[in-house]
Amino acid sequence: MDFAATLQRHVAQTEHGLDRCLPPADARPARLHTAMRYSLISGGKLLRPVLTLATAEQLGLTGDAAVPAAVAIECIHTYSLIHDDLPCMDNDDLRRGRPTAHRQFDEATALLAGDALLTEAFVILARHYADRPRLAHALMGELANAAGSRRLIGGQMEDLLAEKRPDTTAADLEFIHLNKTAAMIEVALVMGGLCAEASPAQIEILRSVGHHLGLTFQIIDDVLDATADTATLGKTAGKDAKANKTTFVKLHGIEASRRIAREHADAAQAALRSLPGDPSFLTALVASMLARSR
Ligand code: GRG
Repeated sequence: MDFAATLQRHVAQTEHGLDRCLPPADARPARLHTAMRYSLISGGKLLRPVLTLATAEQLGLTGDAAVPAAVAIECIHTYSLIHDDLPCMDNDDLRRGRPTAHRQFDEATALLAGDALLTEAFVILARHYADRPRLAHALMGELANAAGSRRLIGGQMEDLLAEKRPDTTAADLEFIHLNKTAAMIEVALVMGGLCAEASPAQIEILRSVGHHLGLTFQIIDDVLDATADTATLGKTAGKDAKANKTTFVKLHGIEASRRIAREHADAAQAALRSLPGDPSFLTALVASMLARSR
């Protein structure tokens, strides 16, 4: 398996899908559709769609049947970043190495572009899986649940509340990460599995991969915030320490955080190896999450 070539193939398939599934920039109102595309097609790592496509492939799916599911996940992820960057939340100027949506356009346009990407995700699923209603139903249910008030939005709410409290515990932090970060990673794997007609037992294994990979990803995110610079990250570095935020690094230090991330990565890889198919791409992707620099 050539890791770089396989990654590039999944990225290219996603980029093509994003362009094909989204309304054109000049659809009325052009300002809104331009803003949606500005944030969505903007040099993100495309981790979640790549996870969907690679999971479907490991489980035997060939062709591009999982691409709309992968695109829908990236729409929701991007909406969450646009809203997270708004002045009422993280108030950030830089995202993916470019001005955030509200800096490039204005606050109202950014808010609406986020709303529209969230909604569009479900339009894409309804349209592209219309001939497989059971699959469409399962995909929509999983995505809505992962993006909803008990998971992504709930995690974000607790994160905002935690910023105002000095006594955030390790258990609080785990709740935040499992929902704000791991939920979307988990659903990316699960939706790939659903597209490939995985069994219920295999879907549960994919959830466990998402749990461990989500924590790996977030712990490394905390380490990078503490150790990398803004130019490398493409977003503002050092924000956690400046805000005196409770993070893995604050609770455990950098070395122990890296060790905990490695343990979660090992668990994710073991779960991937217990699934049918060739796990070499996904296990290498997990390893690259540990070594990532942005
Ligand atoms: C506004 C509902 C709502 C949720 C916001 C995404 C998010 C929740 C907050 C962003 C802040 C943050 C550090 C989240 C956890 C890690 C994360 C999701 C990082 C961004 O994902 P990457 O690194 O970004 O995959 P790219 O740009 O590569 O897609």
